[in-house]
Amino acid sequence: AQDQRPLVGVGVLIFQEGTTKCLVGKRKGPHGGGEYALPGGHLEYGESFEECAAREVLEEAGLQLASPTFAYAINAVFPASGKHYVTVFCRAEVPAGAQPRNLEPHKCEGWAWVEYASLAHACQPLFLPLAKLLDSPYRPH
Ligand code: 8DG
Ligand code: MG
Ligand code: MG
Repeated sequence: AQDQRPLVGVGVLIFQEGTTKCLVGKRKGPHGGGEYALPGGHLEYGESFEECAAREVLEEAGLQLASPTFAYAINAVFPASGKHYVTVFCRAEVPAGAQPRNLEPHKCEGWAWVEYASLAHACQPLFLPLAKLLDSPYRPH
């Protein structure tokens, strides 16, 4: 139906420079609560993917991204809500010493650095878009 048309979400793979660890947080709230996801949010009117990535990461984790770049895209219908999202994933690196802050504690239990290769085991249950990214052919390294 028309009111079910897809929305665009942007998820951000933030790697600690010189490592293969990325930032993950456990979501709170009705949409994916209790599930592990990358920082991110809705693409706003007129925004580029990279602008959205930088804005959401600053809002949610207080990290400034120098130059996020497009990484991959997936398509997902959430079984619980029936909502259809196209998720655009961007990636960026932050200096090894950069520490995230949990700036939206009502939406996220906290941020942690996790090895990308162990996300599927270490971070269960996964938010559907992240599960799909991990199942995709995309390889960040
Ligand atoms: P916003 O409305 O402030 O922009 O977003 P938010 O408050 O940060 O909400 P969110 O739930 O974190 O993001 C909005 C939607 O974006 C989310 O409900 C589904 C979609 N989304 C994806 N993939 C990803 C992802 O990897 N991470 C996050 N955080 N959201 C994603 O489709
Ligand atoms: Mg968010
Ligand atoms: Mg947000």
